[in-house]
Amino acid sequence: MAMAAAVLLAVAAVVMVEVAAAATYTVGAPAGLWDMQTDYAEWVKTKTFHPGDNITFTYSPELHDVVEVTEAGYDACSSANNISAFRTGNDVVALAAVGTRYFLCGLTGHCGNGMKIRVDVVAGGTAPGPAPAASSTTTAASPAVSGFGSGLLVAVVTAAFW
Ligand SMILES: [Cu+2]
Repeated sequence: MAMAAAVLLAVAAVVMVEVAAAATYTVGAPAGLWDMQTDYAEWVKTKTFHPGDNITFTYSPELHDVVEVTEAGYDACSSANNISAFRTGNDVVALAAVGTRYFLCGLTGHCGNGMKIRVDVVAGGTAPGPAPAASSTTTAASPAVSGFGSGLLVAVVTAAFW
């Protein structure tokens, strides 16, 4: 009975760590949002993105949109070969894997006026997922899932020794 309780406590602790490890960042906040005033190169300098984190683009869908592009698309401000597009005005993008992601506003002239952002996702200290190729999608499984699995195994093994 005591062992069962210990396992439950250990599992609860693992879950709390995993939840705390993932962060959601609103692009441009708090000084701005997804707009034509924010300096996104400066904004990303204040953040460190890890697999499992999310970024949210908040804007008026009549004024802007969000297009995920390749590095070449980012450099050229072209969404011709876009990876994905978002236009709800409250778009949550999962940063599932280590790698660099590129986003811009697809409306004419907006990217050229600075409405583009490069997000570097680096391995984290608590939940380092595997680092697949940069061609990750927003639907890829979160590394937090596998992290939880191994954490659970450790918890059970630890409890068995008590
Ligand atoms: Cu725009």
